[in-house]
Amino acid sequence: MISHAQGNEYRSPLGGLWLDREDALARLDRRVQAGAIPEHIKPGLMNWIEDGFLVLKSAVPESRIDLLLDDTDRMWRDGHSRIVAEYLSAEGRTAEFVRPELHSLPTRILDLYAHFETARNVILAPAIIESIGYILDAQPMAYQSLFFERGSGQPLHQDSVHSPLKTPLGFVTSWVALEDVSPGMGELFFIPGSHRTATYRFSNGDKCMTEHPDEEPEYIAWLEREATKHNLVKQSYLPRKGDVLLFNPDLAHGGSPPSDPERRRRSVVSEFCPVDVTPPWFAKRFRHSGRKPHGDGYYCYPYRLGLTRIGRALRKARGVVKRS
Ligand SMILES: O=C(O)CCC(=O)C(=O)O
Repeated sequence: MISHAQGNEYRSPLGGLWLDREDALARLDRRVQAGAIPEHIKPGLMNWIEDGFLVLKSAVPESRIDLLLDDTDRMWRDGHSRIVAEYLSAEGRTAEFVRPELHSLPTRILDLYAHFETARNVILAPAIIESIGYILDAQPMAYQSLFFERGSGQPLHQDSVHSPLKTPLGFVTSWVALEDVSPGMGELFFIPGSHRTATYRFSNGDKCMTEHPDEEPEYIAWLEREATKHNLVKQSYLPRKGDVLLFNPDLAHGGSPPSDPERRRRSVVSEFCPVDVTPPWFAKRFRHSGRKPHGDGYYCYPYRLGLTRIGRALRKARGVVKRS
């Protein structure tokens, strides 16, 4: 077990959620005994405290997923004038409105929940919102999401180093398998327990990597070294369609490169914060957005991309813009 500095109330100097407190297990026991958390939720939350993740088996009915995949297949076939695809090109990270020609590229599609009811029905499925509600101790709001048609091949990282929130440990990531995943498909991997290691700081003390892209190799090497130091072992995630992985912002994870780059591995990954938290971009850049209830959770109101800085840039460039 990884030990912590005496007297530090949270495992991280940056704080976190109630399950990141040093005495989280005792707090969990008390809440379960008081009836504030149902017994069936407890094992998952214990796993979350110890390993930094929990798995919800068959949390999303296949019928809901099939309806979403009908929408994404139609999106690829016809293109979409408001949905943005990001991918790496010779110019760096590039964003375009979805068009059929992008289907074969390793893209990530932004915020489908803002456009498709079918995506909201998957991302905000009751079993997901129930568990995230207990983890956040608040009503969950989906504030950003990526749909992958293929494995991302993304190197080892923690979502906390990309977080736009003022509290970089104040959110939950969900990863929904939209089909069965087998080895070689570009499966997700993660390091159980890695959320409990030290806090990495980029050169000026930042937790966030945005201003320090050139420091990424050093950061990845540090993650690997921390895992070795604490005998933590990388694990592949091979879910069935409808299984959901929820994980801590500090859990180290990434995507294995697919053995066949054409092979599909459809999944949707989303971040949730408490509904009363306002992500900075939500307040400033997307002035025309808002919060909307869906089932037991919330999502960001479909912002009108045409009115935003990136939306205007995309239209001006006839659909192509380089992202920093
Ligand atoms: O699904 C994957 O391949 C990796 C996704 C991921 O690591 C992320 O979005 O942070």
